[in-house]
Amino acid sequence: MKRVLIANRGEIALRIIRACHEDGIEAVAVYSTADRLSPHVRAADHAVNIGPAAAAESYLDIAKLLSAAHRAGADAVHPGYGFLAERAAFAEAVVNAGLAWIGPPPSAIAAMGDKTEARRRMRAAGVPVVPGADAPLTSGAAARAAALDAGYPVIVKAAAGGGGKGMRLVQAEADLEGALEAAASEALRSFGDAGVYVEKFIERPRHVEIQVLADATRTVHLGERECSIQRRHQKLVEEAPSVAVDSALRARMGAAAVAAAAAVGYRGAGTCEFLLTEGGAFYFLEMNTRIQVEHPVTELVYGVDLVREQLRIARGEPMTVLGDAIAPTGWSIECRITSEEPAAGFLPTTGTIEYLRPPSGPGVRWDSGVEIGSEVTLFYDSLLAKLIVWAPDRPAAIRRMERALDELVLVGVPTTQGFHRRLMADAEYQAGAVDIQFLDRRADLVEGRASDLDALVAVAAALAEDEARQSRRVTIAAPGSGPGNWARIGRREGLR
Ligand code: MV4
Repeated sequence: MKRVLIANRGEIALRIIRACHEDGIEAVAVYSTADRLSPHVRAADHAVNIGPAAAAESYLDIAKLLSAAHRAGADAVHPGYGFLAERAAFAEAVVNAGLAWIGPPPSAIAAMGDKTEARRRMRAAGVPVVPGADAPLTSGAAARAAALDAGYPVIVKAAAGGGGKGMRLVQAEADLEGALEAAASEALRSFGDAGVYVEKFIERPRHVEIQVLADATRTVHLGERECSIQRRHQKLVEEAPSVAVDSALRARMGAAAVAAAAAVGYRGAGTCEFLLTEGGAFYFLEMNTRIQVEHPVTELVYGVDLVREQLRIARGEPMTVLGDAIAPTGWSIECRITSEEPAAGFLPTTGTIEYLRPPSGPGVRWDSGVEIGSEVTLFYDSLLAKLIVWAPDRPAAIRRMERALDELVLVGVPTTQGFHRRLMADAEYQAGAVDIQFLDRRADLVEGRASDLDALVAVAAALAEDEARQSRRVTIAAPGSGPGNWARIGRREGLR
């Protein structure tokens, strides 16, 4: 493997280019016309224009990517995440073109992409799945029987789905038929497959996922990531480890994830998603057959480089990870800095990045795809950068994230920075009391409006200040304490 084409853009393209360079491999970037000035294009050793801004005509065009690989003399392809990463047909086309595919076998992608097939295979492998149907429903009577068997409330899901599209919650049998029809028509529209099935609805679970890594002879797990802080299936914050997982549960969930991967002949890096209940029961949901956005938190607590392991495994070399035997060290948190307005339901925002000062210092990692001058458009997803911290324990990691968020200056496009600051300062978050519905209950955090308690504190502070004034307390600062004129002027200059 001498030259890897990266079929992606943004921060993950840069992440993969860095891994290639550390491995002594050349990187080939591809770019749409909209991305011609992007950092990933300059960081690569070669770059190929693959078409206009619209992803369907560039990053999603298999023929253009293969022709770019051929023209640039690449001998391998890394898909990153999103775009074509989980299309078995792309993996197959890469292999058929005589190139190394830096990902799992196409058969493993296909098996996990069909959700009812995945459920059947997982059950056979002894992996706990949510009670429910193991095949697409073919009649109303079959659906009623399956729902009754699982127990209401149930959730109707698309067989070809994933990521939450085509799901319907059903509280009682009277609503089942309508939900089946709605889910089937949404599934047909979204996936070209109307197949749906039912599962028991798990109330208020956490979303905990297990990282797996498999080479030709071994399949190991690298512990869990807590991903419950999400809005409409978009993760906002991830952590490793999870406050809800002790070493005994980690061993059981890890063994289930390893069995899941082994059951489909998995190779490379992958992730098994689980729902974890308050009571400690866990159920396999689906497997993501790619490197994930949030992989850095695992890297920081396990001391591994997952992308370099992917490269090794694709070359047929053994992974360097001991796995299973290692325990996580310390705590890592990732905040996704996206071009979205939390107060407007996380509506994507656009603009030019006028100024950017990334955070740095001890325990801080900034994985970004943008720089000063970058244009943020609506053509691609809204992830600008990932701010990741490591510290010896969770309270220290939260404090470090707060410090790093204070350092971050990003001017020109509204982002989720303020939301993350509110979250890190929140008592419930600090207590680790989160589940997948956490943000649905916390409009105050999402929208940044003051809670009743904040309002009370503001009134108390005003009254206290008034009291202090009446006492004619001298408020001139001691020499060298408060911000003097130089500091004030400096700050104002910095904001120009
Ligand atoms: C569920 C569930 C509750 N019970 N299945 C959402 C996306 C897809 N990966 C599966 N999802 C869910 N499946 C049962 N039986 C709740 C969700 C769910 C969810 C899961 C993980 C992370 C965020 C979520 C947000 C809403 C619903």
